[in-house]
Amino acid sequence: MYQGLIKRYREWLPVTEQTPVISLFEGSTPLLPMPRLAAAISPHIALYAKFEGMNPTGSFKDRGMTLAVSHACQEGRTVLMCASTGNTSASAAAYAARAGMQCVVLIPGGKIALGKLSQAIVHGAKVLAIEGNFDEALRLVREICAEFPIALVNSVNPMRLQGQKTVAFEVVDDLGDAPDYHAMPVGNAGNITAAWMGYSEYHAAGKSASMPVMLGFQAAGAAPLVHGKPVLQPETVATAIRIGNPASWQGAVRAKEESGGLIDCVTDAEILEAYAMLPALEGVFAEPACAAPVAGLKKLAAQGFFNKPCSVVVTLTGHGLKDPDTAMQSAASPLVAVAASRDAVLQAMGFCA
Ligand code: AN7
Repeated sequence: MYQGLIKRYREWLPVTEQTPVISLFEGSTPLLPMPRLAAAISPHIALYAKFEGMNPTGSFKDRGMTLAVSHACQEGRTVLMCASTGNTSASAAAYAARAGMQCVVLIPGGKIALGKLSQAIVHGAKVLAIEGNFDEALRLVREICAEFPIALVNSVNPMRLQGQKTVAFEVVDDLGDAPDYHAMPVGNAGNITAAWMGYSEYHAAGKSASMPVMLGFQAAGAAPLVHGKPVLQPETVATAIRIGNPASWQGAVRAKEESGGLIDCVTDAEILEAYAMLPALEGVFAEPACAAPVAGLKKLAAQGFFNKPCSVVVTLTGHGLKDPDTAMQSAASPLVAVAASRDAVLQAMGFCA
């Protein structure tokens, strides 16, 4: 029986016999071929989605959280704390419950998706909504965790990146080699840093013949890595990546430079267009942040970036059910109210004579 990524990739991870494994059997997510979406983007690409929304709390954060919480447990910590645009708080709250620990999360007031908020609440975390954005929340969490014996489980905790690097291992294990390109959304930049670490380690060990070119995409209103300076008031419909001063800034730059890749941005309009394409063309429902790399691939394709056959993996970092409000607000076919009669239903179907 599958028992989570610490068990699957134990020899690649900083764990010992003494580390208690706190797991919800995360990882080993599907790598789905996306032929219809690929056709809509470029004739040259073989596109695969690494659907991280299939993790236990519905996002890639579970990969890092199993490691971070296992370590916190080994160190005897009883309280976890994080700042979050939503998914980290959902994951931290769930793993804290699993470990019998307390969890405190700081979120930007009014700016996190409903599904994520409800997760933090049902798992019993203390949820504090600050009058400020993610960057300010993270600054406060770092300050408090430096003063009190609380385990900080944001990706500034190196264990988070250690767990998250396993996504690259899984892609290589599934494809038999690294893809030509790996595209993903970039917010606090932990994920692109971790994925590049994973590809680098696997390649160094001879597990893959090649390494991918890393393609990171931010939202235009929250694109510090594209502009080369922090954004004080980040804004985007993709609230998961509404981050103006990424903690793993250097890691993202390294992933970009070492892989010969790029970090670009897409507008909210482009994000919403791609957000609607995914579920309609492929039956895969991912949250708005995941649409950034899809829109980004579309933008690059329009510029002639892909001119010969290549393989592309896009990480769909979180499940679409996380953000029901955006789904309903951007729905192409809203609800149609109909009388409870055969004729009314047929007429609404367009089947009437
Ligand atoms: C769905 O939960 O930062 O570049 O506090 O939830 O590693 O930050 C979430 C980030 C992409 C960006 N996609 O990843 C948080 C948080 C989704 C996300 C990102 C996030 P990083």
